[in-house]
Amino acid sequence: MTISTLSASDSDTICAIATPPGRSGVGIIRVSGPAVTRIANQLLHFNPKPRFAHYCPFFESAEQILDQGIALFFQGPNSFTGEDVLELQGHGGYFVLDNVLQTVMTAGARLARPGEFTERAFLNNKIDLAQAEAIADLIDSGSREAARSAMRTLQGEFSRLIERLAESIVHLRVYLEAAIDFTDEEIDFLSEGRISEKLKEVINQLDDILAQARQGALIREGMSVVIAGKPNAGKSSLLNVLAGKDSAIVTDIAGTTRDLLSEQINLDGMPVHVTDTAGLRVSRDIVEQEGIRRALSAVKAADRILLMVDSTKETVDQHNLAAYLSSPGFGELAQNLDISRVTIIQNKADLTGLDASFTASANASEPAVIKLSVKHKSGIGLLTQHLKDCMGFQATREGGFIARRRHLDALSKTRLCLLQATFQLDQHGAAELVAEDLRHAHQYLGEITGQFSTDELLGRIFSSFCIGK
Ligand SMILES: Nc1nc2c(ncn2[C@@H]2O[C@H](COP(=O)(O)OP(=O)(O)OP(=O)(O)O)[C@@H](O)[C@H]2O)c(=O)[nH]1
Ligand SMILES: [Mg+2]
Repeated sequence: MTISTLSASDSDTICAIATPPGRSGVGIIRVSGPAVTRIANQLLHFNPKPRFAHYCPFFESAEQILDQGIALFFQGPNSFTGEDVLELQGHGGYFVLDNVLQTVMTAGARLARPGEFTERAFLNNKIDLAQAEAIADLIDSGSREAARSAMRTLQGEFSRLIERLAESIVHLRVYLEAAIDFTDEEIDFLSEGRISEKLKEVINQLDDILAQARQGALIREGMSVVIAGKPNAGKSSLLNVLAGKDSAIVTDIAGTTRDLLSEQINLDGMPVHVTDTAGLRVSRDIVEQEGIRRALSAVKAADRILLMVDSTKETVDQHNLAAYLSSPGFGELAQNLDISRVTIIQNKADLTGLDASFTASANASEPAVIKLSVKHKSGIGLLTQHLKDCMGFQATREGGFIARRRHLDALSKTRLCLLQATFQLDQHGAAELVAEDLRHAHQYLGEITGQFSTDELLGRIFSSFCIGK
């Protein structure tokens, strides 16, 4: 792994409008870098006092005033980026802000890249990488729960857990290195079983973090659900009920839906991306054919497929699902579909006179079956609970934090290294190999907080930020 070569020293001075474009009461321009004091003096005609709110004009030239507002100066390292920072709070109109920005640029600053202020905060050790990501997640959060969890990660809750785990691994490494250095005693040392015991404790500690991080990633990334099935089964009606609005057109004409239609819903804080699709059947209509092709490709990519069946017309359950997937118009589903991702929805229970019910899946090849009536909105709660359950989502426990898929990957890799270390120890008593596995485990953990990171990773993370952050 190449360690990041980015550095915060010898940086340019950067600037950006930090508030969104458009009209607003206040618009903020941020400037950070070594030229800030000079630029401040040029713009304000005096040297601002650190951490003092000056109400003053912003000058373009000796006499020309561009705007009037609050100037805040933060002297590095006591600032967000760790560098000298100037914040100008003026009026939030496009041209007035742009005029001030142009003047700041003429004075020697360049326009910041997306996330460049946060990147500098990271490079100057004001925050770690998980906290930097939490800033973007806080801004982008799609629910109260996501915002609260992002705030906890930003405050360092997630990083503290990772650091504690890293400390445990370092402790173990030190212990082990000592064993290797005193080779005569190595056998006794290892056979005492203390290292093995400690290794188990570390894995337990990691599993606990991994479980919490999974919840955190679900709050951020949620799940994708595709509703598929034959025409007129009630797919669009279900989308509308889940979304709580008349999003899709519903008629009793088979083949009503052609395009994919998606809605974002929120189940106790877990974002769910639900997609309604064209009914699957053999059609000569090229528009409908394209709709069916899109439906089948959406099915492939979904976390969960709700296979919707009109139960007044046919009975589909765990026993005949495989045969049902070979129905005309279902494409290659019978061959390609991972049945463990399918839930059968037997709709229109109001017409069959059966109660809404849920039958859990007995194993991966026997999907869960839900009887419901979209029309009477009965059984919808069974479905939403099922969606949460199959992602392992528990409505936010107090104290949850936000996490990303990247963090889960790093934790899983760390776990593999620890398991490998356990194997080396138990099977071969090979202290050197165990030490090597622990070193790798430590390194993967360091990717989460950015202790070990590549320029490519940093580039990927910060480029997804908004400008001015
Ligand atoms: N009685 C009853 N009718 C329903 C129920 N759900 C949907 N329907 C009716 O079934 C018909 C088809 O519903 P849609 O939601 O358009 O079905 P679809 O699966 O989207 O159909 P396509 O878009 O053609 O593939 C409409 O007349 C709905 O009102 C239900 O639970 N009970
Ligand atoms: Mg439809």
